[in-house]
Amino acid sequence: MFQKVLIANRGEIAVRVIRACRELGIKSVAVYSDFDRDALHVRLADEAYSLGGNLASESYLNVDKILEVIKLSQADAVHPGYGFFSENTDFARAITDLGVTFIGPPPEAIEIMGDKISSRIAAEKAGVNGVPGRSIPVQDASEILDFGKQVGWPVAIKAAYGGGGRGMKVVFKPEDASEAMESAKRESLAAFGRDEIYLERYLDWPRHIEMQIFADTHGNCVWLGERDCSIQRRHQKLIEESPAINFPDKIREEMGAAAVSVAKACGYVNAGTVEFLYQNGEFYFLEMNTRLQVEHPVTEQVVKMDLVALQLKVASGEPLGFTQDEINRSGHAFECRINAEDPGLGKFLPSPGKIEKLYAPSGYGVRIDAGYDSHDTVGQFYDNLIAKLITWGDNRETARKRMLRALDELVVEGPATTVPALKEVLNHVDFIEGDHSTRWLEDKLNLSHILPHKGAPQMETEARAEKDVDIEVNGKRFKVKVFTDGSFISSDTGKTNKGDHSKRKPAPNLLAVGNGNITVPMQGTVVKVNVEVGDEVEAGQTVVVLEAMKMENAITSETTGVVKEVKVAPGDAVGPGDILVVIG
Ligand code: MV4
Repeated sequence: MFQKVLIANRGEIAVRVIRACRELGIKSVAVYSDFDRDALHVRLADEAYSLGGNLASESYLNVDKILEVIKLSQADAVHPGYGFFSENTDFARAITDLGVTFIGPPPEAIEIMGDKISSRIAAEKAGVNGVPGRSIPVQDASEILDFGKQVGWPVAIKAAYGGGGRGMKVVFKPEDASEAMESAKRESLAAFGRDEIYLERYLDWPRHIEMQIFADTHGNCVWLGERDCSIQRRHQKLIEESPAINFPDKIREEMGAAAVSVAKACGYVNAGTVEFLYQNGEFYFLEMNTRLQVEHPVTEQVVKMDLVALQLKVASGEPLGFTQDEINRSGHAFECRINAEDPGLGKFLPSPGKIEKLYAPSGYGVRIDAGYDSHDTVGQFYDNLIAKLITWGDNRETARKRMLRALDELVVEGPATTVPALKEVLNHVDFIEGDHSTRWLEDKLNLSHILPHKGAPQMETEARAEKDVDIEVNGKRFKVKVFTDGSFISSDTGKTNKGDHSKRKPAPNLLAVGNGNITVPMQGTVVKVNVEVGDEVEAGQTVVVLEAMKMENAITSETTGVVKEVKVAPGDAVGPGDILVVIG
């Protein structure tokens, strides 16, 4: 087993790997960007080294710097997590050249699976069908017309080097073929530097079901179970579950065997995921992800295995230690991704910023894998996954209700989160009954009633907001929503949504006070006096600007009249009830 593992990643997945190392008595080495100097993964690791920079390209994707830290720390293995270098063969080879283990598959397997045409061919060789289509690059638009005639419309044009849904175009009728082809090629060239495309029949209501496999260096390869990851928007998964609902055992066994065949066909070792589309009782190979995935915990909860510990074991050359027959799956698990994103009006806008408070739910069957704690900041340099909330139950309904309970307990103050959208999905009859598909969230789920997060930028102009307030009536506690103009909530929202500060002008807080005597409503410092004795003022006119509650507040006159006396000057400290200006 390894002595010391360097984790070339950040956030929750770095924390996940550090924890597994600690339990196995392996020293962990964190790396960090300038932005992440005080991040949770840095705090939890045994050692931490600065990479400098903030952008991924300057830090977590800086090969030279990471190689330098590997040497400095004398780590004997590197865990890449997901994203960053996890599917980068140059990096894997550079590590291996140093005599250090890359905790992941052999570079050759990553290469075969990185190209969608070659992975389709590899799957077919292993007897596993892709979506009906052609495993050769398209040369001419006429081929699309022929293909459409043969297998029917719509036709999916896919980029050979695509991924994450980029470079895919759907052609509904022959007239659109040539334009769609050009567009797919342009997009693919821009995103991946290659423009090879191929064709598949387009499935219009599929589910995304993926199979977790595990292989060791001794020729053992098993499947652990499937995950339904259909609940996504813009190719970002929101909720994953295992097992898949309305998914017969017979299909599960077939899909598991198919995934193992694909893995064996490319000489796979370590944790991998084979993705399928599932529609009308048939499944089709889509691609293979040659890394540990974000959603691995739902499988862990169902098979009761620590997949990161298993990765370390297998990477150090030990056999898996169990056979396919010895794997027991029990109960049901959900994972909800808590992202710093505002699902208001269904838009899912990024909402980075400081987490003023994070309360993690717990209790039976609840797990949270977080990359942040209270007072940590979600930045704009990396993904905005704050935490993954995972629940397990004897059956799907128990796990679903447990998730709703846990989401109710979860507190994230500061950034907006995906929580309101997650609750909508979990409570929807289509989801409860398993009538969803990869298109369901974007096509069928209405999120237009979810209001933008408190303190969102548009509040400045509209100056209307709602705020949750706790009140007591005859000793009984009630939660109420207060609908108000901006003045009531402005100081609070400033505190709970710092992430939007970059976009927000220090909009003055409007406080109309006084009736002749203009008095101060709160402790503060006079910043500016706008009037002189003899000036005429109108009701609503700003007479003094006061800095209080960490922001500027405009003190306005309630009446129309003439200034008789000005009692303060800029810099004066004032308190509640002090008279600023007398109007006659
Ligand atoms: C498809 C498809 C329908 N028919 N292929 C999108 C990501 C890429 N990995 C494959 N994708 C799809 N391929 C055919 N022939 C629908 C999708 C698709 C999708 C797949 C999995 C998860 C989410 C998705 C969302 C939109 C489209």
